[in-house]
Amino acid sequence: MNRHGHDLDRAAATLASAAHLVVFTGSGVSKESGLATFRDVDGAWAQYDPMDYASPQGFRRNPQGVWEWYAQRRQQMLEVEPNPAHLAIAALENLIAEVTVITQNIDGLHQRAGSSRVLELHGNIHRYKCSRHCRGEPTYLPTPDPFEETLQPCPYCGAHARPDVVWFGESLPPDVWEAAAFAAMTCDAMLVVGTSGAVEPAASLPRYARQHRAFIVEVNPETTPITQIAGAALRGPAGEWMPALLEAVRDIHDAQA
Ligand code: BV8
Repeated sequence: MNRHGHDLDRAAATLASAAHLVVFTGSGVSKESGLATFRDVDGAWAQYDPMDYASPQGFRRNPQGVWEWYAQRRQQMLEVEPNPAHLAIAALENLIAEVTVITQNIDGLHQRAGSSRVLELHGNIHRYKCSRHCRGEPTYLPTPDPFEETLQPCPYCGAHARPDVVWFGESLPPDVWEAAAFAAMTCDAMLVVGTSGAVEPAASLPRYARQHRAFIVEVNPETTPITQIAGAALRGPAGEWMPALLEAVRDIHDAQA
């Protein structure tokens, strides 16, 4: 990894002068914590059909199977730790006046790393709700034991309980989406870390930012549709590039002090 790449210097200079940074993340930011991504060759969708395991239809067809898949992922997410990428993203809050993390991930690792403003577009695996919203949408339920592998009923109405995550064909939480779109349209810079940009409407956020003249930095070993609107690309694992980027921003900060 070339520590002094032009893209790193351009990215660091942009972040050092930003008043409001948005960090938009996907499952790639959690890869070095040991969690699978979705569309990589070893990703979740290589084993599980998303329409069977991440859609309301799939849950209706096989609630026990979907429950088990989420229970197994939740156990894993509790066993792993935030990695250097999550920690560097959280540490940027000490150098930039306003940092908003917008994540597609449901693992809660940004919060565990210390990020203080996290918008979870696709929900959180550690929260459960009634699948019938029997007391209003959403009807949150007590979080079951992560090792509970048997589908649980809503204690209020008996319908199936389910993880509070957004499945394909479901709308994103309106308040979260609104805050995320506003942050994307008003930030000075957006750091896009570990996402293939394959899922809408989340994948539109970098375009919103670019349309409002934000500088886009992409951190990803691969190119994606977002690459073409990025002013700098750090081509490699987030766990390596994010600490280097944090250090480079800190160097600029210290030199200006
Ligand atoms: C919606 C659940 C409006 C939680 C997820 C037909 C019917 C209905 C909707 C649609 C339709 N056709 C299209 C749509 C829209 C659909 C969509 O976008 N489909 C795509 C696939 C074509 N979207 C929706 O349905 C959304 N809702 O549109 O509502 C509506 C309402 C009613 C009726 C109609 C419409 C809801 C989308 C949310 C789906 N839920 N997950 C969970 O179980 O996790 S999606 C899933 O994809 C995750 O949330 C994930 O975060 C997200 C995006 O994936 P990525 O995070 O980017 O992961 P991926 O594996 O793809 O990429 C990883 C990247 O990391 C790669 O680039 C890789 O190179 C990189 N990487 C790898 N290692 C590293 C790394 N980067 C850095 N460091 C490393 N070490």
